Amino acid sequence: MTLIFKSDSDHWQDWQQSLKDAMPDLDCRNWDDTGDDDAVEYALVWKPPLGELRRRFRNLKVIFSLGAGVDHLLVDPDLPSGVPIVRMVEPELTRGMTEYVVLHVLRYHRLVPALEDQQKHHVWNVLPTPTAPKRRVGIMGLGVIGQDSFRVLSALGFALSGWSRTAKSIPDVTCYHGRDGLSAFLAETEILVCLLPYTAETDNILNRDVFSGLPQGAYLINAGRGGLQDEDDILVALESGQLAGATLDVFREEPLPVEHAFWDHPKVTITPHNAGTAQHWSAAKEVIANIRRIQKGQAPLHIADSAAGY
Ligand code: NDP
Ligand code: OXD
Repeated sequence: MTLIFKSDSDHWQDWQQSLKDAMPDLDCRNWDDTGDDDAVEYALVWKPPLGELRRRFRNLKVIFSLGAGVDHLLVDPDLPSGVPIVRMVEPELTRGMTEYVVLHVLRYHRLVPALEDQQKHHVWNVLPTPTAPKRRVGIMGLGVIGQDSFRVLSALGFALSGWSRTAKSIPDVTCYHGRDGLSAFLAETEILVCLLPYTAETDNILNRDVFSGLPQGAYLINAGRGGLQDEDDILVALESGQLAGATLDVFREEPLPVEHAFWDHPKVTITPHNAGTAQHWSAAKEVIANIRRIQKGQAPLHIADSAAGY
């Protein structure tokens, strides 16, 4: 019973150890190791080369995504047919994303960019600082990560609303859904947090129409995927003041090209797609729990819906 592993980080040995700790008889191989490809039943991967899963591993039972998003897998037109794709749902990845969301919401809520600018110019000026109940935060994407972010933002007292594909009911959150619910959601959102997956329906969703539906001077935080955002429209909205600031963890092209206008823009904060990362010591336990379910003839948890794209 072999698991093949592929990541773009250099944590292979940590992952191997954590997987072995959780299941000592599992044979774990790194993507480039030579071995019997027919023995491979499980793949735990991030951005495998197109067509390779199908070409190399004829006895695959499950493909585990190393990330919560599965767009990096569904982009492959030549995936093995009938093999389920399992999303990465693990508490430390979720915790990291919630930390990111709360950090950047608080930063905008407490006007930190303006205060830093004042300090740079030696200006002592008391800015108005309403507390959280008077700040309206809206999250696009009410899945595992969106709902965990709400848990903490709600404890801080923010006025919360959310938008998803299907109807939701979440305590202390005004929920909207579908294209019909989008404009009402945007109209009451001062800090917009995007935690959507990248799918055919969400491609370029963060565009001028969405920005113009927000109150003037709103903030954008996108930790979903770069393909969700129209980067020219973000620049125009920042220029006009429709957006007061943007914090972006994800980009259409990653790494962000060195000449991109975002790098030196005074109203843009860039992080290098590290809002949340699966932690081997925690995530390996979730992967192995799912393998044990499969061994018992049960379906794994968190299977992605390939038709919906997430
Ligand atoms: P989930 O699948 O749990 O949740 C996805 C949410 O998006 C659901 O609420 C879903 O609606 C909603 N959604 C999907 N399509 C649409 C649509 N067309 N219109 C409106 N809402 C839609 O995902 P997670 O919360 O686990 O992860 C979300 C995304 O975060 C990932 O796909 C990934 O892209 C990104 N991510 C980024 C990381 C980073 O480091 N920057 C790290 C981890 C994740 P419904 O509830 O109705 O199904
Ligand atoms: C993810 C990511 O999807 O790392 O988990 O972006």
